[in-house]
Amino acid sequence: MANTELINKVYIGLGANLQQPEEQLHSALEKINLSDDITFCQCSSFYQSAPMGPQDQDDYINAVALLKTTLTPLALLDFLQSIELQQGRVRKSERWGARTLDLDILLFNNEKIDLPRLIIPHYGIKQRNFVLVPLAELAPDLIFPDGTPIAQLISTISQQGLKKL
Ligand code: A4P
Ligand code: MG
Repeated sequence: MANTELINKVYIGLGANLQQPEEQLHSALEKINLSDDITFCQCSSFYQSAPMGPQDQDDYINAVALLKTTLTPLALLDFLQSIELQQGRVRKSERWGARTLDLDILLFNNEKIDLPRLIIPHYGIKQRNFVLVPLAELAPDLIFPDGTPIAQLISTISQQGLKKL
């Protein structure tokens, strides 16, 4: 029988604004679902969101998914980055520029992780409506590792530029 203590509960953020973004998200979720090490549990609605950062780029499609995995945080990051690369992600020096697919690990259990390659909770999680709103759809009662309830953030964040599809 599987040792349930080894199963980690993870929320990931998905974002894309190039080359049929909705298809990019569907395709990434399919690849995740095929992994033997990950159980896909749930995905939020897809949201269209105005770009954060340079404004001369298309709107994004964003969503949040809940996964269960036996992978360590770094092994999960490797796997998600391999999906980004398979789907044509080119890392450019411009910050917050357009991309075919961005997969961020938002939360890993209730852990705080601070490694050169991986910071969890993801640094933008509390400020970005395109992360908070889909996350709250899946987990309205969530409490962040620092004790902040998501409901408190949702009650004050602007939902300007965000449209549920
Ligand atoms: N990294 C550290 N912590 C994490 C984590 N929790 N999850 C490291 C994933 N990666 C993490 O990421 C750079 C490095 O961050 C990785 O190599 C990993 O080791 P990246 O994906 O190559 O770079 P990036 O995504 O361009 O940089 P950054 O600053 O993370 O960008 P963001 O914050 O992801 O923002 N507007 C809308 N509306 N919707 C969006 O989704 N996304 C961005 C990108 C800009 N504007 C957007 C959106
Ligand atoms: Mg990223």
